[in-house]
Amino acid sequence: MTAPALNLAALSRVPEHLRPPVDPRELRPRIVHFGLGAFHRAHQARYTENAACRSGEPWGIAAVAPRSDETAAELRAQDCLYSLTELRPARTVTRVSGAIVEALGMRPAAARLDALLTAPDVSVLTLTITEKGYHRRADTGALDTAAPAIAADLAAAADPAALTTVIGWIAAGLAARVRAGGAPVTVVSCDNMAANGAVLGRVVRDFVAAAPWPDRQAVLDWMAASVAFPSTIVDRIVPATTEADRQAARAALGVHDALPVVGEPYRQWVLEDAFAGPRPPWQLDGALFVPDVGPYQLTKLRLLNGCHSALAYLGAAAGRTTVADAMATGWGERLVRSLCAEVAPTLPAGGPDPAGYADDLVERFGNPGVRHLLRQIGSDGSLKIPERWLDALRTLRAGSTATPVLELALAAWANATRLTDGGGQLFGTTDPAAPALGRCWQDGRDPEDTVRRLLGTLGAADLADDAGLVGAVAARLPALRAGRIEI
Ligand code: CS2
Repeated sequence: MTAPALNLAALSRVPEHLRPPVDPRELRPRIVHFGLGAFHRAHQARYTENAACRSGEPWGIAAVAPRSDETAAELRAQDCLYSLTELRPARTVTRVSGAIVEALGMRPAAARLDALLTAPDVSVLTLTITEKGYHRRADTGALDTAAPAIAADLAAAADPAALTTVIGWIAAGLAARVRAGGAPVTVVSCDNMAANGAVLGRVVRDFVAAAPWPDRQAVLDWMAASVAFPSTIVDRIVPATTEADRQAARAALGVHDALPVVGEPYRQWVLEDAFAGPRPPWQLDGALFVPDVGPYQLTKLRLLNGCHSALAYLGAAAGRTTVADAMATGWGERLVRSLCAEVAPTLPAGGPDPAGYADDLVERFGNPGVRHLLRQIGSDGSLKIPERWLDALRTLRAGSTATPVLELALAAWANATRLTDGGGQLFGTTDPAAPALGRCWQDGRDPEDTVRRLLGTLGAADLADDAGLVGAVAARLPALRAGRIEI
């Protein structure tokens, strides 16, 4: 028998304890979120819903899908309801979420988005657009105004409906907001980058400064006074949803959810306490507001995400599919513990204890209920690796500290940048820099030359000049090529 589709009318068929804790019809769109992926739905949306429930304040989310209208349309067909299943090791717990009150495709809904971004009632914008959505130059961190999508948006900046990048939209939205009265607003990056607030603030300001708007200086002056870009750390492991997850959600709910998400039970959100206007009381659901997120941010990026990437490339070389599979090898746990120990001296004081953090990672990564594909984590390596490994590597090498685990990890990444005859990356990962990385292997180059060029492609000319590092990474390649992991 086919189950009815999940929507407001069908909610009465869902067991009562699995329904949203708030009535979505009582929420208003006061947050605009860019990036309608599974991570947002499992993280910020859950915090927002619980905060609305506990405070009685009507914080709802208008969620924007930047690239295609497809997910937004599917969500609209369900009255923006979807389920979130927590993958506990022994059992799963499913609940319908009602935090999202509007789902919009960025281009088709340009007029509505413009109205939301200028509305005084909307005081928070959040983003999960991944590292590549920021269009930063690898060498300087400035907005890459030569990137085709940014160049096109700068040329089209007078017409929001023509914009295709989130950075362009935010800049145009802020400009429209100041023209409409200029209520203060906070723009919150929830992507895995060090100092993500400053990174976002910079690229948005760079866009405004390069836009063909006569009032661009007035927009920049208003931004300096009335727009905040706090830094944040978001944490929750959210693997891509599978058909089996879809069926399990249907079995739990009794209705068909086309867009269920699954995630580990653990979640964390640490935010810099620097908002320009009203914000949801996310602390009621456990979010931490702190004066300086730096120590938490670097710990999470370098230990959790750093280990994730290392597991992704080493696991792929060893023929493994998921993080839990890699952890079940003889070397998985050793890799996590030894990478955490190697990187720990680079972490500022004031964050979590690295040894305890490593214990937690071993447990979280080993959760057999979470099928987190190594391919998913290994994708976009050219943007993730600089954040996760390279600054730690620089700090350690500047202090003449040995870096064997980071060298192994870099070699595993390098090994995974080789292209197949079909032109794709060897282990099925994707990366906007894949063709450029692949070219580093051409013409039977000497392995050290290849490693130097690969590091250059990451914008790390300084590390490419480090002969000791390049030699050590190149020396690791033959074993990896043969699928041998030697830690
Ligand atoms: C992962 C992250 O895909 C990846 O690169 O390392 O998405 C990771 O699962 C999250 O940051 C965990 O909070």
